[in-house]
Amino acid sequence: MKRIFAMNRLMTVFAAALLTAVICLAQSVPAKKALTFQGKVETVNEAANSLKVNGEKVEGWMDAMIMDYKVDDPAIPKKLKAGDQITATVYEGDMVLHKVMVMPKTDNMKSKK
Ligand SMILES: [Cu+2]
Repeated sequence: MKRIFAMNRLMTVFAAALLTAVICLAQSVPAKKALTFQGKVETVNEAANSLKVNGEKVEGWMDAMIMDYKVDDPAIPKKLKAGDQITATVYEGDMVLHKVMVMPKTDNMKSKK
């Protein structure tokens, strides 16, 4: 009888340890690597909260191509228009554009002088 009680106790301790290990593992998953995306806005789709962007290659994320990307913030598409040069933060395994920023237009007149 005493032995069965000890076994139950051991199982409880084991289960608690396992649960703790699972929780620790879940928390120690490293944060996805942040990458910088750059491209030119082709079209803005406010309803879909997405942008069609002619993007430069981002190593380990996406080749240079024109494609639609969702934006993390619905306020962003309203601020953008075709032709805007943007940079955004992107994460491995996630096609959403984060922290989208419009790059200042390069002054062609000035650079020609
Ligand atoms: Cu693509």
